[in-house]
Amino acid sequence: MLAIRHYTHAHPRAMPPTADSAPDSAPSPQQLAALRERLDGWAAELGFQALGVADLAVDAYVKRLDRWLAQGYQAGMDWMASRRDLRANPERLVGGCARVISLRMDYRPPDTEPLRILKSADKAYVSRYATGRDYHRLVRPRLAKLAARMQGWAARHWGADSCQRAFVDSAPVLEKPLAEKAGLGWIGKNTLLLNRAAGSWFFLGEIYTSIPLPVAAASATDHCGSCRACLNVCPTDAFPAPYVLDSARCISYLTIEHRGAIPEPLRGKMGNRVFGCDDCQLVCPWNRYARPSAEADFRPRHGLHNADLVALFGWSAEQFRQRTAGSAIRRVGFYGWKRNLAVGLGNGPATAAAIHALRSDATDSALVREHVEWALDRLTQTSLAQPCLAGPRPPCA
Ligand code: B12
Ligand code: SF4
Repeated sequence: MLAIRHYTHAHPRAMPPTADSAPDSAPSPQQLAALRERLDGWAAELGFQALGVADLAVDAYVKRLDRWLAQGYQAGMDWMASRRDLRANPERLVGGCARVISLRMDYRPPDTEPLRILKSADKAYVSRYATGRDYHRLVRPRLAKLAARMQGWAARHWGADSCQRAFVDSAPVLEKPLAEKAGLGWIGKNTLLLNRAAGSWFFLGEIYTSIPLPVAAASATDHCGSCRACLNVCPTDAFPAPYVLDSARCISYLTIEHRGAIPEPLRGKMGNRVFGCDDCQLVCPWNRYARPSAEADFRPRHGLHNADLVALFGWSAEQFRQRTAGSAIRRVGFYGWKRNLAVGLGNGPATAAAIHALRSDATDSALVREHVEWALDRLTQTSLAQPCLAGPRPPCA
């Protein structure tokens, strides 16, 4: 989800073998172990917080993926079904692939007070992964650098050409299962990958490699126990069962991936969440241990962590284009953004500013218009007790 679907590729480049290598030979277990050891240091230098290696056996997860698809829980994300085979067979996605290296990069910006903003109905809540620079732009080049270092190392130490391909989010990759296998954490009841020391505020990225690196000794075990906090807090009841998410009800899906009208019965439950949703992470006890990210690129831009709904709704198409340059928010488009903000305003307080913003909106889109009318209906109903706000400008001296 979350952005354009395309791949990165660290181009295999044969490098001349050095004197200590056996040209084009298979690497010895010692050589592989030495490279594995080296990877942790390189990953840390490139800003990743964890790295693990998995083999390609994902059958158990694929059974669950198939069940999920059979229930239609992918909603309008047809690409989840159409690219199922590549997801289920990593070696089909990258021929010659022997291992997947899974990496974690923490993203939560410091001091953005998510709970306060969520409780302030006149504010717009933007998921904390999306208030700064688009993570695809940050993570992918770092993965490519790591892949290039591996390539160079293999060429120098055993002289064989190898193949590396780097992915983040948008390729048909079972990211959470592979990360779980690689020892980076467990898939929790909220369906996110969790880590005891780091919670879940992180992105995952992968390098598919032809180098048969040693794999993680064991997957992490499940530490959700009897907790059900995420299942209970979900505003739209998007979890039909623990570990299973129905995207059609998930606010993240509705505000980012869904095109068209937001189903009316869900609008009132969305509150002020205008791009993504973090509730099932905010409530998770393991996120007490999450550390904020030091990446400058993940710092909020244009005050998006603390903006007023009215102010964002007032952006023109040109302002939207400028202020979301390099941001994941671009994915939803100007009309989708206005649609979401109209729902947020409809769920907020019936202030004169909110009603005025909605009434004077001239966006040329039937979709936006319909959501604006829905919001105005709600606000004018709730403002009946305040006649200054309702109706077509009564003289209220
Ligand atoms: C499609 C998608 C979405 C969809 C569907 C989410 C989903 N849970 O599938 C929507 C749009 C709703 C979404 C929302 C979000 N997403 Co998203 N999304 C993806 C994507 C592209 C694919 C996920 C996938 O494979 N889904 C298929 C289903 C079947 O997988 P699943 O629900 O995890 O089910 C597995 C397990 O739960 C388990 N399982 C299933 N049933 C059962 C039953 C039992 C008993 C057990 C034990 C296990 C089990 O097996 C299943 C198969 O692996 C990945 C990137 C990628 N390429 O992997 C990002 C990704 C999962 N998303 C991510 C993020 C950050 C989010 C949001 C937090 C963004 C936001 N703030 O709004 C929300 C979180 C919502 C949530 N609780 O999941 C990150 C998660 C990082 C992490 N820590 O886990 C990823 C990995 C992107 C990335 N590269 O960082 N996302
Ligand atoms: S809130 Fe509780 S049940 Fe949900 S993912 Fe976190 S620990 Fe697991």
